[in-house]
Amino acid sequence: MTSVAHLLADIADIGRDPRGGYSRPVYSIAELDLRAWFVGEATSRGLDVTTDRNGIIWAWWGRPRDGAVVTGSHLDSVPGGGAFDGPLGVASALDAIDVLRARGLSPDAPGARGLAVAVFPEEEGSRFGVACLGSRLLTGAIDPDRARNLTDTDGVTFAEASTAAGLDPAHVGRDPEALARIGTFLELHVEQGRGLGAIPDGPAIAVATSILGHGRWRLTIRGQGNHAGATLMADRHDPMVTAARVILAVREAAAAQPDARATVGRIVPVPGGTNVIASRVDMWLDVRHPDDDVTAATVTRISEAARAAGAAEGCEVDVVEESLSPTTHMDPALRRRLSDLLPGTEQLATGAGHDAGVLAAHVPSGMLFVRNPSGISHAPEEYVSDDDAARGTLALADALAGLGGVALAGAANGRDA
Ligand code: HGY
Ligand code: MN
Ligand code: MN
Repeated sequence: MTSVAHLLADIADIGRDPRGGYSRPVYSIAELDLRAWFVGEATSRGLDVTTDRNGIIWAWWGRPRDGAVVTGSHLDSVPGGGAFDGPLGVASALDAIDVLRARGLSPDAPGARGLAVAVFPEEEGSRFGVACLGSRLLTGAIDPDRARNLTDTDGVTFAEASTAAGLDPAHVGRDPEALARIGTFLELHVEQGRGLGAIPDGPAIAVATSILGHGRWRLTIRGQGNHAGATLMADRHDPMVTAARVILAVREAAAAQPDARATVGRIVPVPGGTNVIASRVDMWLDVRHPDDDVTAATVTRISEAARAAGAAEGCEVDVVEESLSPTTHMDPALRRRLSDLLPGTEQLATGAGHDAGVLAAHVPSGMLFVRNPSGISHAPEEYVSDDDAARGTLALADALAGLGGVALAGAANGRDA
């Protein structure tokens, strides 16, 4: 019998980043290897596996049908990410099916709703800049032409990368048939932030209450490229100086706004020479707040500060929105049902975005979080213990069985805690 720990150990060497953690951009060799791993594991369990026109992998246990219970997550990562963000939900889904099968349950039993595991591409938006690109395409939340023409840092378009991955980007876009097959979506995910891990002797599992709204903006600061030695300080229009002031303004704006979070995690001076005053700086802003209007106001405040800093340095500043997700409150009835099925679990809001948040606008969606004692994510320190991962599997199995309309067959023949 496999376990989540064993499944994750099987992929532990895929996409390791020499800087630490994992870098598994969508449709990169590493992520394609992970997709192949998932297809192999699902096929070995007798699941019916297909990849749809949006690059979403569907693994059906039993007959595909409308209104099924769907679980799953993503396999792509942020640069230098942890081992659990995404893969924990995918591995736990496979392991939960093993548990349900061991309990003698079947998704084709009378009254059952059907069960599938979905793996969504580009949840992190790390390669093409738009978070949850796969679930946005599925639900029609992004224009297909815009998606096809998104480019990575090498200028490769999403269409070109999809084609290279063996997919046909000509037909990406809203997929009502696939959406109709999702009656309930439930994603298991590593906890991100100090929640469960900070509760002494607390539960290992939480039910999600909400997903913090979040957006990404690209700032382009244009100055005058010049020589580092031959240019007097008074003659400079240095976009890096403006960028430095913007980064401090970002921190000040977020610190001044309760519950706001704002980050500049990516900055690229152009051309990037040690003895060259940059001609341009590209930088990306991530702003989040429970109230979408406050997110917008915070971005406005930062943009005004950026333009003022630019003017003081003789630089021009452009701010362009690249991705925006509203704050999502998870389906209340589904939350109550999950709490009934999983007594003793905590209720937890998350500051991280998820495909479940995109799907929530279309189908009842829920999330389960598994304790992460480090409180750290999107970094190598992200952690889930083997025991907590096993608890996550059992919680997911219980939830899927309960949601699937098939009563648990009892613990006699299953691997229950
Ligand atoms: O950025 C996020 O919140 C998520 O991890 N994609
Ligand atoms: Mn993430
Ligand atoms: Mn994630």
